Amino acid sequence: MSTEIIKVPDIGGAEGVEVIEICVAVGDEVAAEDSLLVLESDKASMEVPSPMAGKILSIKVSEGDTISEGSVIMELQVAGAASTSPEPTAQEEPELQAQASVEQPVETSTVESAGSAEEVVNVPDIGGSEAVDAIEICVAVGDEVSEGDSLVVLESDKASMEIPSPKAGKVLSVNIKEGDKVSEGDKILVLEVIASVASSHQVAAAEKPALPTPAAAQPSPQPEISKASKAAVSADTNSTDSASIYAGPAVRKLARELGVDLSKVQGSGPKGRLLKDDVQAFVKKALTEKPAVSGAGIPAVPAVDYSRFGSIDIQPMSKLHKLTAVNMQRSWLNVPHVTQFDEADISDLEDFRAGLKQEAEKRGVKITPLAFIMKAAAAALKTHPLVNASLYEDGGSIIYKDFVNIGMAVDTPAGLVVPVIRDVDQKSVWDLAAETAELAAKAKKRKLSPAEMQGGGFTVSSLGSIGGTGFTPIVNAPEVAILGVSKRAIKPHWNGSEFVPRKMLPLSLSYDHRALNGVSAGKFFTDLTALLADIRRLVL
Ligand code: CAO
Repeated sequence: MSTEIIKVPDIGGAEGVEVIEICVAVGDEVAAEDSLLVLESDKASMEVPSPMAGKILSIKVSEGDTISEGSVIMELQVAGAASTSPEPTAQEEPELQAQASVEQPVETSTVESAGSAEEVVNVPDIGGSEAVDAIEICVAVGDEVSEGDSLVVLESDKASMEIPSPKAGKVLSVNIKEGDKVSEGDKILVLEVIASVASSHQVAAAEKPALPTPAAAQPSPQPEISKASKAAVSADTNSTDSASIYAGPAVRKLARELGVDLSKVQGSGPKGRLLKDDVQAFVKKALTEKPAVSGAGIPAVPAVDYSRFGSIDIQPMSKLHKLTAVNMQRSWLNVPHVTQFDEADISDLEDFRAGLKQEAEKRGVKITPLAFIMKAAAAALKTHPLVNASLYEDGGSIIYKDFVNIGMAVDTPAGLVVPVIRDVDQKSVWDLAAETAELAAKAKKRKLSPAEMQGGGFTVSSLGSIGGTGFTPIVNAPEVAILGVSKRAIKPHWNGSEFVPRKMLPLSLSYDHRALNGVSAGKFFTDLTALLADIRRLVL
């Protein structure tokens, strides 16, 4: 362990710069390059990064202090360091991270012609940085620009730089595009300068700026900046108001990575400066807020103020109702649904059921068509295991089940619940009648245990007691199919020689077309209706 004394590095000759933010606290563990504090002169604001990883032992400055190169700012406890080095060498000295934009006097070369001159605008001295990103091209061919207008914005990992136009003129060609990496001397664009008096290579050495990277080897920075008004580039390509954003390159980089429009972020740093925390808080808030568009990019339903049309009463949905809504939407958005319709002739089934009335009373069981539908569905699922399957979460495998558990949608005052009847294939119709009634009663009293609502492989949703000739139930994903049961009706049926009245049960089968194709679903459905039409087949 040793103690490293951290001093203000070369800050380009600026004296008496203000400490506007202290980014760490005593006891904090920092990594090399983590920002320790932010200094601000009247020309630039600069983040002072930690030269190495360690633990902050003490902080020698306070926000609002004015300090100069060489001022001690902190003590850092460094694990395994050979010795304390109070005077870092030029090579070791940490580079400041300039956060404000730097308008770079631009290197140009000029070709004159009658009344106008073509001026090639090159990447100027960018403080020795190589291959910096062109993050924004501010002009297009044909644009008229004034002297000082931003042409492009470059960004290294240390600074953002706006490259201003050296002259007023018209953009003849743009030689770089967003995302290109450029270095000093690379051609940015060609400008037609009207009536210019130009000379080649106009930038004198004295005018050449450097980035405000105060590494000892760099010339002093002369950035033409103000803290906020000329602050660099927007991190967000959507934002056009980059000039009013007051944030450092690290914050801008983070914002760009996260796709945050910095113009929408409230800065909590000194003088409204945007901090990384602000960007993170903005993202956190956006993630927890109701999105304007869903994850699938579906536009949100617009809000309508119905009170403009008459009296209204807004009631909150029950928890269960909200949960059902989420489940339904998730399934609807994820599952490519197909619904097939059919009718089962349940005349014989209904005659048989009517004949069981007395026995049912003796047993204390109410026997409805649902118990038979469950029994028939279980038999059909055994024959067609794909309909009883689920899609594996990777979307590339199918989970076949050796058991037949069927969920039953139950409407309750609190919302829809789906208790699951286990091993339906192994139970008698009496058992199923008793169990469906028992689970439905429990559901209505909200007495179902979580286990009683789990493990389903297929679902039946019966609106038979309500009415309707058909509906399209939503698959209870990750199950792959659901049977909708509508109200039995007496219909004329052609038996080959005459029309006879038959009790027809309308059925609808919705299925996940990723797991089942129409033929698989259709075969299952045809078998199911055949079983209901002739329940003797259930014993085969
Ligand atoms: N056609 C005609 N009559 C039917 C029928 C059908 N398909 N299904 C049931 N019936 C009759 C029953 O025979 C019973 O008549 P009786 O009282 O004369 O004997 C009556 O309708 C009431 O039946 P029930 O509803 O008490 O019993 P069930 O076994 O048919 O249904 C249950 C039980 C729990 C499924 C039902 O109470 C329920 O909650 N249904 C709603 C399900 C639901 O919400 N589905 C929608 C989900 S998607 O939004």
